[in-house]
Amino acid sequence: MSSLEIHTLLKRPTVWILLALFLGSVATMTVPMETDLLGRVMNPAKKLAVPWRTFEAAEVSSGVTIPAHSHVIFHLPLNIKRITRKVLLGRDGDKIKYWGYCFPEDYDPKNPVHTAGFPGKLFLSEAERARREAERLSKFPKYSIYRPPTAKELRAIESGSNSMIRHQVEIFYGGMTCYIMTDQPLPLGTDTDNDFLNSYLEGDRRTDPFNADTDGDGVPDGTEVQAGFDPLRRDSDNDGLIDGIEDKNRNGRIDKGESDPRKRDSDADGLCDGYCRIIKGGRICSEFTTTKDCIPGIKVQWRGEDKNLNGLVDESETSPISPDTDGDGITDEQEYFNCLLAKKTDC
Ligand SMILES: [Ca+2]
Ligand SMILES: [Ca+2]
Ligand SMILES: [Ca+2]
Ligand SMILES: [Ca+2]
Repeated sequence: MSSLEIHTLLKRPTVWILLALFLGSVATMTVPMETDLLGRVMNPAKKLAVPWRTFEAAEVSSGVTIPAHSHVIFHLPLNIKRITRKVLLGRDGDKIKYWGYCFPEDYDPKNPVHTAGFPGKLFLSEAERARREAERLSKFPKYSIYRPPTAKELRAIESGSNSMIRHQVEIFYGGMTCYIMTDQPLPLGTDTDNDFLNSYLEGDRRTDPFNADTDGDGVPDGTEVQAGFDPLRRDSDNDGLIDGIEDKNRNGRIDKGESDPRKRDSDADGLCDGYCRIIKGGRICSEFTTTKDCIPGIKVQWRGEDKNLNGLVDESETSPISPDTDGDGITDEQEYFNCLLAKKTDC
C-alpha cells in the first residue's frame, strides 16, 4: 500500500472508528483490572502512575539500585545464608524512608489468610519507623494530669502501634521474595565476602566483592565506608599509621586509647599521629601527595609521635592522643623543637 493509498483510506470515517476500537481494545489488554499485592482492586490510572519493577536473583547478586517511589519486587539468591536488612539495603535506613514485606514461602494470593492485611512479614527503615511513630503520636492530643489518655488510646500506646504496621524482619535469607517501596534510591545487593558492604556498594566504591578487606589494613570494607575511612588505602589519612593500627579493635569507631584514621594529628598538638615527611611550611609530604614541591630528593624532615609505627607509645615517643604526653605543661611539638635545639639525634 502506497502512502497515497493510506492517505485516502484515512479520510474515511469508518476507518477511524475501527482504528479507535482497535486501539481501545489494545489499551484494555495492556491495562487489565487487577488486584494489588494486598488484594485490593487497583485503579489502572494509579497503577500506571507508580511503576512496578522486579529484580531477579542474579541482578540482586551483582547489585542494583532500587528506584524511588516505585513498587519493587526482589528475589534473594538461594546461596545467601543470611544477610541483615542494613547490609542488604545499604545501611542508610536512618536517613532513607523505606518499607516493605517478604512473602511467606507458601504464599498463595487466593488464600484469604494471605490477603487479610499484609501477605507477609514487614520491615521498615529506622527513618520510616520514626516517621510512623511521629504520625501515631500526633493522632492523639498531648496528655496531661487533666486529660489522661482514654482506655482506647492507652491500648494503642501500649501495643506500640495503632495499626498493623510493625517492624518484623531484620534478617533475610536466600530464596525470599520481598516487596519494597522507598523515598530515595536504595542500593540493594548481597554480601558474599561478609564485610558489611553489599555488592552494589562494592561496585560503587571499587572495592573487591570477594575480599572482605580490599586494602589489607585490617578493617573490613563495609566498616571503613560506614566510618568514613578510605577502603582502598591502608593509611586513609597519610600519617604513616595504617587504619587497623589506629582503630585497634577495627570496629570503625574511635574508642578510648585509639587515634583517628581520618585525622593526621588526632590530638592537634602539631605532630602527626605516626611518622611523616614534612616539607617547607610544615606540610605533610606523603607517598600519595602529588604537589610539585613534594618530589623525590626534596629536603624533608621526619617528624611524628609514633615513630616506629607500631601503635604503642615507646621510649622517646609521644602519644598521638595526648597533646602533652608527659604532662609537664610543654606540648609535644614544643618538646620536639626543644629536643632539636638541644642537638639531640633521636627527636
Ligand atoms: Ca569487599
Ligand atoms: Ca580495609
Ligand atoms: Ca593513618
Ligand atoms: Ca599529634
